[in-house]
Amino acid sequence: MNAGIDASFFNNRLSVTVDHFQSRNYDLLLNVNVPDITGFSTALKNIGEVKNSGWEFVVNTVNLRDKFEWNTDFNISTYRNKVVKLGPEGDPIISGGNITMIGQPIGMFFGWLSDGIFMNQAELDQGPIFNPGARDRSRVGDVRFIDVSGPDGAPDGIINSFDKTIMGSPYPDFYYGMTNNFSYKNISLTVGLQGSYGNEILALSRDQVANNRARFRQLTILNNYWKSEEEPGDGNTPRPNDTPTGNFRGTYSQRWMDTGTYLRINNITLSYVFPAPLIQKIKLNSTRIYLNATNPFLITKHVGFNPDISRNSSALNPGNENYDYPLAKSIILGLNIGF
Ligand SMILES: [Ca+2]
Repeated sequence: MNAGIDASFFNNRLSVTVDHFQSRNYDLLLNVNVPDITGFSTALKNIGEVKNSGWEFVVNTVNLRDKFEWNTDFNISTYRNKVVKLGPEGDPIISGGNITMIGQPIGMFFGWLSDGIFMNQAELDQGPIFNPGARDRSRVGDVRFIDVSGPDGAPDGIINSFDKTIMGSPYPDFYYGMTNNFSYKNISLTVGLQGSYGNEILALSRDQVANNRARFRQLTILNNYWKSEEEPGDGNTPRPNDTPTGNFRGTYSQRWMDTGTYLRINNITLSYVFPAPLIQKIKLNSTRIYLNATNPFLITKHVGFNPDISRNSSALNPGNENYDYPLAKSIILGLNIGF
């Protein structure tokens, strides 16, 4: 179903478009394990049904329409999906650090919630502990995870697979974009921006660059790490150690969550059109000189190179970062000549 409204006001100085859509996908195709006798270990199967809905608002305004002109185009959109049916039994599908389950959007982030570190022995004694009694048990200076549940459905003082839970969403509350055009006589300026708000990113790179292991270079967010009970650091960054204890490495947890909220100025163009009498004197039709900057500014608290994660290995793993490249920046000085 699609519904839309277009409206214009104030002599076309304000126009608004609203679109809404709802749809159902019955073809959530996934690779599922099949018996080896077929010669393939996985096969594409239709395993579910997903409900989608979205809104988009587009607003165009003419703010000034005089010697000095100023127009604004603004859009904001939301998108939601919800799994309605899944597989023959309705069981959740866990794929890396994402879970797909009935009643939730596809590929929500799934892992352990973290709650700082054990700053001293007294805190460690209170637990909860990963693998108590074992060689890789939690120690002072290790991450404290949240005891969400246990085999009996209640917290049990131990951290294991029962404590994994939904820890974030790869879906923004909204996406947005805006372009402002200014012009005065022969000079015009265009500024474009876009961004997303409210989503998280699962930063797979943190298994290496934020695990406080000497064999990898570490992110600066780990600078204030736990050194001793007297110098516990920022209370959030575990001690460096090569052999993982307390299992703060390798297992998907909130420590790998990064923000996906960003604002990017993706285009600034300043141009000047030479006056017609001057141009005709030198036998040309038009001449325009411009200076263009592509992706000059990015405003975000995201730690990786690029919060605009678009590379997904599969439909079940949205929002996975893995050393994504930053977008190219460029500055171009150009001249358009018409003969
Ligand atoms: Ca537990």
